[in-house]
Amino acid sequence: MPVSHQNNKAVLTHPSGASAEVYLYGATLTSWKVANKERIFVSEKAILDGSKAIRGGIPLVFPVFGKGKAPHVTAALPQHGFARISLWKLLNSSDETNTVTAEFGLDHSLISEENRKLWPFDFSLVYTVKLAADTIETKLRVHNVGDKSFDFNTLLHTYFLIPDASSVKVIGLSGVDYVDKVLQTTVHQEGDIVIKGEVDSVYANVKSPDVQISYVAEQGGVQLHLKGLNDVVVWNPWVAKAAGMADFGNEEFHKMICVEAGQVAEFIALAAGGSWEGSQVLSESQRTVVEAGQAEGQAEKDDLDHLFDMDDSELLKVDNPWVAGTTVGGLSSNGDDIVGDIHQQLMLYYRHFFPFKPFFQWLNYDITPKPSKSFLNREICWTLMDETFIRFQSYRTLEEFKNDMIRLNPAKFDLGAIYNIRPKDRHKVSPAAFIPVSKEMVFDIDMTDYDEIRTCCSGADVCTRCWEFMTVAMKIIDAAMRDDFGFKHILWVYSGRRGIHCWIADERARQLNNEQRKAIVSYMEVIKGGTQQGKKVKLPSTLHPSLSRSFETINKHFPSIVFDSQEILTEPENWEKILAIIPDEGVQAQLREEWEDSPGRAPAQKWEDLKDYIGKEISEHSGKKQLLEHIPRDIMFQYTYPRLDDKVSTNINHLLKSPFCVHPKTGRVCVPIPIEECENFDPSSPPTVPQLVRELNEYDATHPAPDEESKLQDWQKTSLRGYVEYFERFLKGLSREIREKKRQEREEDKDEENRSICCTHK
Ligand code: TA6
Repeated sequence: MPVSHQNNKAVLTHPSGASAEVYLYGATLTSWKVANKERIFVSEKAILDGSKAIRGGIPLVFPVFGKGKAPHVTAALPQHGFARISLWKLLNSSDETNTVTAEFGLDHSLISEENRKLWPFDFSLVYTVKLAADTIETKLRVHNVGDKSFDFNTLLHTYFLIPDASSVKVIGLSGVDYVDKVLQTTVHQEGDIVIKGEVDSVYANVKSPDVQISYVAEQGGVQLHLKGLNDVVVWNPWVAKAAGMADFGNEEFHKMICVEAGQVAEFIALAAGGSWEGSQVLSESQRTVVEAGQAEGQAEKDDLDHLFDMDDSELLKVDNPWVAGTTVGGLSSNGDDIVGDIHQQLMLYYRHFFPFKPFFQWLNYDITPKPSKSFLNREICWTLMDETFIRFQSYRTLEEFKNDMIRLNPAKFDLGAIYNIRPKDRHKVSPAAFIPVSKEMVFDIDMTDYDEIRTCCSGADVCTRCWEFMTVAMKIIDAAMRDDFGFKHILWVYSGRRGIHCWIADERARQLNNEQRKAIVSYMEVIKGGTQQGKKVKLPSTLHPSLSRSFETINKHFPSIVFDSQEILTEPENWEKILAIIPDEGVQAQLREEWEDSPGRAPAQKWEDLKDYIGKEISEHSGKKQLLEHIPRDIMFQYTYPRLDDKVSTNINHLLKSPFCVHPKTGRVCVPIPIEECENFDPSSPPTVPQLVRELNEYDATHPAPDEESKLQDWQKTSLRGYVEYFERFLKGLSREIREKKRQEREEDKDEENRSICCTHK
């Protein structure tokens, strides 16, 4: 029987002989045996009757690490919280090919009245213990099932049984600063950790997800692999503290060390409806892990590979009551209400549809899956549903990034610059030493900047008629960036509601400094001046070739925009604005009279009128030639040329909403717009989350369960697929540039080497 349950204890037995025991009290794992060797320490004096936290095993610290500090809501809670002193339920168990799994649950209805009063939040914890032949994974998932956010610490407070504390080494935390709770100071860890006395150290934001306990004297040890956990605590009570603990033997400190993975340096905020998960995988280790950073590539490579088969089922198995309640598998009457409010929509979107893999490949700007500096040092800024935003977030792995997105369930998130150090570490240097070093060249075109000329909509509203302004903008900017600046990797993205974003990802573009970005913007900018100004275009009579090219696009779209969709020349209140641009009151008056006398006159007719009257005026007053001859052209520019929000473009550290977010107001996905199809883009066509869920349901309902190999990602079963595949094609182009650059670098290195060799021989 892979999982048996007797006397308040669940016992997991693996066909290989490996085993584990978990007390329902605290869901405290008290034994893990591999190859018949116990790896977990439990004090002989441990209290196992449910009257006190078990001294040993893996007590679960939640929702506070240590003693909470007033005024924080956890201040009155017992040391290390209530999870380790509450009776959990065994939820279910399963026995798959290589693993035996047991899941334990605790929620607000199971904790004591007293703790419920002290910590009045609705929560549900799911603790999964997955035993394999030579590894064991312990994963904690926290769900906020209430209607108010809460924050928490958590820690897998693992007591490891070791041959001898004074000869053990903890490897993998070198180079990390830690709070030494014995000396009450912060120290920088140099090299491996050895135990020569009482140790109680909190390592925050550790560099590598791999930590090893090496027995040194005796071959071997235990390896910890952290997922979604940033902090590590190392504890050994040594003589004095050991003597001070009634449920701990005075000499037992020789036989144990606590190496505890968790989130303790900062509280984690969990939005209502949000979820978070973190886990550790323990495995026997024969080989010695090298120092952090030395072979990071190697360790990370191993870790990342499984990410790239991109089977999200791990994440999808979140038995979140919201998801479960929403039953992705069932259609309802009109389909749209199956996913509730935007909260729940976002939660489903991040779990089922956000294309994590291509997104990571983009931000990684590399041809290997190893997180590169571009990814590690990129600023992510989360905006939560209550509009608070959390700036300068950065992640070591895609998994961390993914977990935080699911934990925070953000309304949206923005991408900032890539800095010289990880944004999360910026407090470690002076503000002047925290420098943005690269970021895509971006443009942000917002329809509200066309409110003074568009007549069909205003504010946040857009329709296919005014969308043509965006089409012209894309065409003009895209052509200029490619033909004038030679950029190739240009991604246009729908903002989800009333605009477009342009991301130029060429390395040359990413390296541009603010001056150069300002130069490009002023090269592009034609429309200048505030709302009071009538004429906003000041162009030379002979246009720069770039503007001539733009004018061809304008020529093509001006009639349908100004004559048809916006009917600028139909209503006096609109054509008055055009007349205001003509710097000649005589011509203005003549046209006004002409058009007032024939209100039904076709707009195209009226446009001819305008050109005719100007032509006539010039022929009668040649001195007015320079002033008037290009007015029709300038009016065309003023009514169709792109209107740039230059702040976004000229500042390397300016934030911009990320592609593939969901617009919280429209519920539409911010999808890429293939430039070659921009004329046919309809701003109401990108999918909403209810639509994606309906498509997913329909697909699963009409397609028999696929085998592993042909298992599709959920987004591949929906209309999001086309957009993501376009994005992947964009990435392929980028990868080619990166690969070519690496090849050149290798060539140059080789040449350099050859040169230095022949010099030495001279
Ligand atoms: O995790 C280390 C630590 O916080 C130490 O400070 C020490 O107090 C240890 O936990 C044990 O705490 P406990 O409440 O179980 O006595």
